[in-house]
Amino acid sequence: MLRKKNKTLGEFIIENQSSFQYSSGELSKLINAIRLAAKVVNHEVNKAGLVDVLGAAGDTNIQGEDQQKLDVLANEKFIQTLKNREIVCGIASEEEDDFISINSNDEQHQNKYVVLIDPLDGSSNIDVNVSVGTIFSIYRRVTPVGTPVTLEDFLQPGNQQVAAGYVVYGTSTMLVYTTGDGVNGFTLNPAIGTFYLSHPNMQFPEKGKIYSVNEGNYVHFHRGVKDYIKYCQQEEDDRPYTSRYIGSLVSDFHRNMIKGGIYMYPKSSVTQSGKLRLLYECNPMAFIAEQANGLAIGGKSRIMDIQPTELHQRVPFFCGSRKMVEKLQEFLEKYH
Ligand code: P6P
Repeated sequence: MLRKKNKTLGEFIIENQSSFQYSSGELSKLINAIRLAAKVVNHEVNKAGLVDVLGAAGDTNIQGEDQQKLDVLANEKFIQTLKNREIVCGIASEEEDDFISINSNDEQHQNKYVVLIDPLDGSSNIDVNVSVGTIFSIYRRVTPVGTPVTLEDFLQPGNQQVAAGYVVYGTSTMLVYTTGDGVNGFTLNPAIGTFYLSHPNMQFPEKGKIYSVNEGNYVHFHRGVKDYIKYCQQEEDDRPYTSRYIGSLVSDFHRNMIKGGIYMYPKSSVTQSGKLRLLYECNPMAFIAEQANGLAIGGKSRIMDIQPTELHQRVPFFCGSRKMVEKLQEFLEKYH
């Protein structure tokens, strides 16, 4: 599919909705809702240093993490915008203990989609002016339309996603998403509030020379991960690789997709299941990665084949350039 640059996101959605396997109009509404919320959150993120939106909101989320005011604001903006579109029957958010049901038991509302979202990932970076991001994942409900949405609608494996994407609030603000037909990146022109197709058909380079992991946790990693990190650091072939870790999944992932690289958040003796959440961080990023010729695994298994058991469950996460993830897998399999 030819993707001419400088097309607006709106034009792109209309031109490509026929390739969406479900009701095209509904996808357009969904992506447009995310586009609007992204612009509102972008405005707030960009002025964070000027207005008193910094600092914890005094509350803590289910993860026990201090909620930054922007976390709360971003969460409210995305939920409200999605509710207004009347095609979403349920929302799960990192900032909400339980899922939110929307018109899902109202006969007249034929809402078919559930959205899972991390409204502001990496929010601890806000105070130090480092990029943050929004991550979203979209499924069709599995319970009958017009009945109350249930947890079953959210606990679907990632291979059932119909769309996924992220917004990175960086030196420029970008919306990157897939509906299962490749990955495309749109850059916001803040002067006119329009997203333009700037990165058509994004693909991970098959190999890269960047590895992203919090090496401060090295002592707690399992042997296979330690050996792979040492492999990256050896002077041999195209190595040593470069270590780059921003501490913001969306930013590390986005850089690796453009330059080539691998991102790792392993389980450890401290975080037995890893840190990242399966439903609204790992699955959407895995969908994008695979659509961009990359790989995303939780260890031995493909991330998108994991059957979820809890809304906020955590999994180990390794994702990026195909050949780098495959090499890591060799090290992991040595010790399992
Ligand atoms: P650590 C941010 O909190 C996040 O969820 C990801 O965006 C990021 O990659 C990771 O956690 C950073 O975690 O433990 O290395 O600070």
